[in-house]
Amino acid sequence: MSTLESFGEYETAWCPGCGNFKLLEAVKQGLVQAGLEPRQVLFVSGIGQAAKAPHYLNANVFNGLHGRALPVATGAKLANPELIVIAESGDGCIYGEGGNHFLAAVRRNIDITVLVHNNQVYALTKGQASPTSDQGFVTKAQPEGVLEAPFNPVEVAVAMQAGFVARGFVGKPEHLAGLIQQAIAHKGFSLIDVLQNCVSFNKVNTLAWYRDHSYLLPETHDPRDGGAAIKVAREWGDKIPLGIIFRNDRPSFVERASHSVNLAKTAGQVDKTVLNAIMDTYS
Ligand SMILES: Cc1ncc(C[n+]2csc(CCOP(=O)(O)OP(=O)(O)O)c2C)c(N)n1
Ligand SMILES: [Mg+2]
Repeated sequence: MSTLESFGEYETAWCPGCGNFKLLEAVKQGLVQAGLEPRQVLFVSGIGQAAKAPHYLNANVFNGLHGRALPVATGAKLANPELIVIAESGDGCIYGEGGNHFLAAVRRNIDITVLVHNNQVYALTKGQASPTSDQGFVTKAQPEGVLEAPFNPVEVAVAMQAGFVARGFVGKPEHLAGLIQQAIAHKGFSLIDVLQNCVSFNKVNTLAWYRDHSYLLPETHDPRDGGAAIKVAREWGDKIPLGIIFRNDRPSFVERASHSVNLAKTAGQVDKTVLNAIMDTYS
């Protein structure tokens, strides 16, 4: 049985007070609650401060290119459906550079969990606006303030009938750990958009701001009621909902693609001489 210690403790490159720390702890807690051992889990990340999170965790990790976590996670899940695959990266990486992959993964209903550290800013590159930055947000690159309307990932995921759509907050780590556990258990695409403070480059949406502007969805909210979910998903600003916003149980891509997935499972038994001959044609 795994414990928090099974997932290790490492030195990080994050600023003191960064929301990433609480998120990392919640991930460990969620994995322990899900009864998972490090060897059963693969984390796939892109580039950014958030994308470093799996470096600080004892589990399998593939750190790819900026915006490209989801195609790698999709391939890994198809190659080994028994693996628990979690894509973990920032709002810029998943919704900006990786935006089209996000839409494709929701459409496919690929059985992975996507954990987005949403600090509403590009932190690693020192504070440019991201797709989720609020209109008017002033940065060195947007001195007049952001002109575009923000991307609402939760609303988009609900509208596209994603399997499991939730929002968490690093100020409520136990609640967040519970969401992670349930997202992993869900058979299909799961999104957890996590409100997370960036102490260096977002002085507007601080930990206190998120605390004051969010609320826990009441038990009366039925995530299987699509109409109610889309209404809740549209809430932002003074009233940001936290919890499971939407869920449905349409079959996952792995179930629908069982023929090719079974082929992939036997890929380990491929005749290496045949494979090498194919690879040689590329050289
Ligand atoms: C294709 C590509 N475009 C841009 C960059 C530069 N870049 C690296 S990280 C990053 C933004 C990261 O923001 P986010 O994903 O929100 O993570 P955070 O640092 O805020 O945790 C950018 C623009 C890159 N490495 N590759
Ligand atoms: Mg970010």
